[in-house]
Amino acid sequence: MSDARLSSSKIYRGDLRVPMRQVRLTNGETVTLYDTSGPYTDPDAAVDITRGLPRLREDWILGRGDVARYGGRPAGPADDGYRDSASWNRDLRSLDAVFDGGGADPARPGRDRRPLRATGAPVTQLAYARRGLITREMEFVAVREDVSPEFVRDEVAAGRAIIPANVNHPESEPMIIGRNFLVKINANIGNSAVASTIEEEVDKMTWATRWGADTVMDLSTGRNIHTTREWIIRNSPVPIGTVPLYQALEKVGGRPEELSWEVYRDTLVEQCEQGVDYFTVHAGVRLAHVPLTARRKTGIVSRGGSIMAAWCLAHHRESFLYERFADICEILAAYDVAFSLGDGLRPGSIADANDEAQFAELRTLGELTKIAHAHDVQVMVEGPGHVPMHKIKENVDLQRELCDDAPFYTLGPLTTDVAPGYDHITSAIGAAMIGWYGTAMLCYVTPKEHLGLPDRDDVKTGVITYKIAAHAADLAKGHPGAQAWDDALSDARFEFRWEDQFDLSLDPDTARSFHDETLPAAPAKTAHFCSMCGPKFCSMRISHDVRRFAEERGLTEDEALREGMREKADEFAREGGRVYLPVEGV
Ligand code: IRN
Ligand code: FE2
Repeated sequence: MSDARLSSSKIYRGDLRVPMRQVRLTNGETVTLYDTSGPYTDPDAAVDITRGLPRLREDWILGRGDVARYGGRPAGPADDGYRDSASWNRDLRSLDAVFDGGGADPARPGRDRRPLRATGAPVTQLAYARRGLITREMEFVAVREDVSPEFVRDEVAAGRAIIPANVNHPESEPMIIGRNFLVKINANIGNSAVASTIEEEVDKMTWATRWGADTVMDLSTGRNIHTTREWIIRNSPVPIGTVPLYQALEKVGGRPEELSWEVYRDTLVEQCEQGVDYFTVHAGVRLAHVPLTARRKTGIVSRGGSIMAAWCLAHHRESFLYERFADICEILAAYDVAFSLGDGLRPGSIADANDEAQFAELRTLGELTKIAHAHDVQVMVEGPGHVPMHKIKENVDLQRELCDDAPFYTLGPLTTDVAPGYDHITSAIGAAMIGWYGTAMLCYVTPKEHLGLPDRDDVKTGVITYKIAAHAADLAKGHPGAQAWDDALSDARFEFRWEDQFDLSLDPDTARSFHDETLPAAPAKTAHFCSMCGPKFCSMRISHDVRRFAEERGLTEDEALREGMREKADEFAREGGRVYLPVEGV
């Protein structure tokens, strides 16, 4: 894979070696950017995906002395009968061989792969923060976000931010999700065609994080769900989220009414042991909420929401996720898995935005947030969906009030229904607004939304589109430091440092190739004009000319501009009044 950022390098800051991307500009300056891509973009780090990433946090976790390895079997699904697929079993055996390395890791011969679990009290970042402790994870995040470790601790303690960091995912580079930090983005993978090799699965994740995904959700379904997830987690530098209900449904043959608390609980434990960092749990879909969706234009559009609604109706019983919520909290607290409280009743159309079903669920999510916090479990809350611009702010205000400031994590929202094929854009408009109002993480939407399965290009487009929304929100919120990046790029643009402009862009490859399409020659990379206006009418060149003109004649810039404009007007008339000069002419 060619490196998109030839003029940038990976640097590591401080004792904790916090990864950053440093762009070296042609004028000798450097710009340091947040980096989610993990060791994959470090040419000095030899990554062997069959062995997994280095276990960065392992010593920190073990050093706290509050977890122990348990169970006599390696990490994997409990052998309690629901594994019916022979190929799954075969996969698991080969997986054990792969990730045990057969003692192949000289530093950790014959690593004990049994999962870690709390020996007593909750081992969550929230529990530590409430006790006043500053963990390594918090220190790491503080360097990453350029704030003090105390600030990180206080935001986590207040429940205003979460650090998703399962003790069984020591490979992850800690990151924080909260309204007072950089706005984050999530990319969903695993909802596309079945991939058959470890390389393909891992590639989906590294591709998304390479362009800036802060977390990745594995929404895989189907036969090799456990193995696929193992490959992803062992190789992921970012937190991994899942919807455990999807796997539970697989275990009961895809029949929602056959789901039970026991199957769900076992699935939670399986995924906690494996190292999933946060779970979408659709516990806000209560029996009484289901009728509220009857007169909606688009009913229930959430997959998890519709599974739970089907279960509630089939049994005419309250949701087991709601009834067993405290039990779920106890499981999550023992591994530090965070909640992402699912919005199973989010609106799926502009007509249904902010309706009674949606807000009734949100009130329940508020209740559940308090229960989770009482158990020291970290929580974020999922939000819509499809919402027109004038109804967006109400969502954030209400969520904040009802959910005690727990981070909000929204899917878009899409601001109109009329543009299938462009829903990355309809939703990025909403995402930028909702991020500005204080939403902490934005779940990306790809151009294939509503139409098909995203391919590699769609994933990249979705991630870049959402990085734009997130950064626009950071700027509008006045996040300290956010504007430095814009300023550096603007300087490069104004000074015709083309290579710097490319290297600083979110997508250097595309910026460079667009420029090449019109002005392919190497000298164009140093030319003091671009292909848009050509050499004669480049506004930026004119600005430079005005300044020089003013200096030469001892005029103020205003006077120079008037003088210069007269000259330009004459030149314009001489050229025959054409605004766009043919490219061949330049
Ligand atoms: C994010 C905010 N609201 C929903 N999401 C994401 O949608 C969630 O994080 C997960 O990736 C996906 C869950 O979809 P269903 O099961 O609610 O459709
Ligand atoms: Fe939709």
